[in-house]
Parts: sequence; structure tokens; C-alpha cells
Amino acid sequence: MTTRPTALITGITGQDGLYLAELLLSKGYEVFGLIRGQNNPKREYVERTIPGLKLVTGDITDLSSVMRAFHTAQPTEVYNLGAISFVAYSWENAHLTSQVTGLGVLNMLEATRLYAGNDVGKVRFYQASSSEMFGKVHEVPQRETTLLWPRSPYGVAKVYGHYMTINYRESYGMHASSGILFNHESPRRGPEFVTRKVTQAVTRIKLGLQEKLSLGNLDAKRDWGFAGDYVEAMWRMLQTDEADDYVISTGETHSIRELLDIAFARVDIADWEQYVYIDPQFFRPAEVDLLIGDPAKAKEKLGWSPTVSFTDLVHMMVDSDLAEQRTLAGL
Ligand code: NAP
Ligand code: G4F
Repeated sequence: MTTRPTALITGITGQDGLYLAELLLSKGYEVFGLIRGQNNPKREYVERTIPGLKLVTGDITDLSSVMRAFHTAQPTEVYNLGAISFVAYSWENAHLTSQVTGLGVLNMLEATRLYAGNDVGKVRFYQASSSEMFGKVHEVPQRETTLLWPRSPYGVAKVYGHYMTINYRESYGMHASSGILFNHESPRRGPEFVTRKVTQAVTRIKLGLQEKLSLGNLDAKRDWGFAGDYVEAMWRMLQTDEADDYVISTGETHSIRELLDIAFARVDIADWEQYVYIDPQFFRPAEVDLLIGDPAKAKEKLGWSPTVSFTDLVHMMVDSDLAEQRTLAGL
């Protein structure tokens, strides 16, 4: 008798949680999402957007709540996407970020180990590691073996979670993998991140709803891909015979200036400089200047490749925001 694959996803209300739940449901999984808070404001949106998803209450900083979620879901695969994920916020909330983004991983690994008991093969584990761990980069492009040199409390917490995942794999023989994911975006990206902040502002400026856009460092470069592609890589990691760590990226890098060029051009505005202001509040205490990943290992071992170009990604986000802003403004 085959049992239906069952996934437990933390971070279900976030960008990646939504795409991953859709992917796994389309593959016939039973999918449970861990949702925190007594009245999470995103619950109704998540239930409406992902029919068929089952929500269980819990918080990754609370091990007993996570254990209860395991008991309810009985997962065969666990995807730990829950985190405080906004780098800028992590300096102002360093302790909380350490607890959620760092120690939360330990709770998820420990819950997985206790739930699996003597049968470590019973459940597979995915940790959402990050290219932010490379920080002040020691190699270009960055690979799985590149020295980690985090530049933010968020990055430091992710390094802790990354090595704890490796440690559980080596100590207990768990099928625990880390995806070192480079920046990935979509129309579901939170508006605090630079891509969505730009695409929302560009469309509002085009519609006459906003006059200017304030930003920080325009020279930073990121390797940006599409979130829908990246959740496919997460799933593929858990289908391998042996757990491992993988860089997931496009292999291209672009500056914030290039992002502005493409986003404004999509709405036929050529001279974006007249709308963009530099505001020191958006500069960070320490910047990650350049990220560009080498996805060769994921290509070879997972058969994974990105499908959406940077230009198409920005167009997708601008088009989506234009439609949303028109609706909100009753245009
Ligand atoms: P996101 O949109 O910011 O979502 C974060 C999720 O974590 C939300 O569902 C949030 O729930 C949840 N969360 C926060 N604190 C929690 C807690 N104490 N217990 C349980 N859940 C909690 O992030 P994302 O872009 O989807 O990214 C998913 C994961 O990948 C994160 O771990 C992120 O750090 C990592 N990552 C992202 C990228 C990227 O470019 N997107 C790249 C590398 C790694 P609430 O809605 O209740 O706050
Ligand atoms: O969009 P961002 O806030 O993303 P960041 O810091 O690269 O982090 C994202 O990617 C990581 C993977 O590398 C994830 F782990 C993390 O969870 C998150 O998803 O900022 C991108 C760049 C930075 O260099 C920042 O200084 O944009 C620059 N920037 C310039 N002006 C700005 C702004 N960023 C934001 N959020 N807002 C600005 O006004």
C-alpha cells in the first residue's frame, strides 16, 4: 500500500509558502501549513488563494506547538520556510531574528528527529538557507563551497540554521537538505523588498497616484530569479536518494539601477531619475554589494534550471501591480 505524500510547510503565509503549497497540491500531496498567531491577518487570503490547503496553528520558536503540528499533519516531507526574512529589519530586531530565523531551525530539526524516532527515513527535511550567508563574498560566483561571511543579523542566523541542518544530517543520518537560494521574486513578493517596492511605485507613478520613489543603495547587485522556479528546486532536493546542499540561482547579476531601467520602461517612462530620490534611511549598516550564484550542481544533480529571465520577471511584476493598482484606485 502506498501512503499519500504529506507535506508540512512553515512560512505558509509568505511568498514561497504559497507557491510551494500550490506545487505540492498539483502533485497530489496532502499539504499542511503552519500558521502563527491567534488571528493571523493573512489566514483568509491564504485559504482563499490555496483551496485544499490545511492550516495548523504553531510558531517555530515554540517546540511544543511544532510537535503538535507534526502530530496532526503526520508529514513525509517538512519544508522550513518560516523566518524573519527582511534583512534591514534584522538589525533593529537582532535578538528576535536570532530566535526565529536561527533557533527556529533547531526546533524544526528537533521536532523532525523526535517525530521520526528510530525510523529516520520516515520524513525528509528542507531548510531555506540563503545567499545572504555569503555576505562579503569571498568568491565570484558563489558556490556551495564558498566561505560564508554574513553581513547582517539575518545572515548570521541563517548560517546557524544552515550548519545545524548539516549537523543533524551528519549526526542522526537524517535526510536534511539546505537550499542556498539567491533572491527570488514574484507578484507575491512582500512590498518591503526592493523589487516589489519598485514595481508598486512605478505603476502608481504611471497612474498619477504617487509622485516619487525613495530608495537606498542603487549600486548593489543581486542574482534575481522567479519564486515559482525556486520552489520546484526545493521539492527536487527532497526527491533525491541522498540529502545535500544546493545553490539555486540564475547565474546572472543585475543592479538596482537596471531594475529601475526595466521597470520604468515597461510603463513607457524613460527618464526615471526625476522620480527617484536617495534616502539615507534605506542604507544598511553593512551592505552585501554583489551576489551571483553558480547553479551548476543543481543543474547536474537535480536537473533544475531557471525558466524566467530577469526582464520577464520584472515585466511580470509590473504588469501585475499595474492591474492591482488600477483596481484599488477604481480606474
Ligand atoms: P516571507 O514572504 O517573508 O515569509 C516568511 C514567512 O515566515 C511568513 O509566512 C511568516 O509568517 C513566517 N514566520 C515569521 N515568523 C515566524 C514564526 N515565529 N513562526 C512561524 N512562521 C513564522 O519569505 P519568503 O520570501 O517566502 O522566503 C521563505 C524563506 O526562504 C525564508 O526563510 C527566507 O528567509 C528564505 N529565503 C528567501 C529568499 C528570497 O529571495 N525570497 C532567498 C533566500 C532565502 P507571518 O505572515 O505570520 O509573519
Ligand atoms: O530586496 P532586498 O531587501 O533583499 P535582500 O536584502 O537581498 O534580501 C532578500 O534576499 C536574500 C537572499 O540573498 C534573502 F535571504 C532575504 O530573506 C531577502 O529575501 O534588498 C536588495 C538590495 C539590497 O542591497 C538593498 O540595500 O536592494 C538594496 N536597496 C536599495 N534601496 C533596497 C532599497 N532594499 C530595500 N528593501 N528597500 C530599499 O529602499
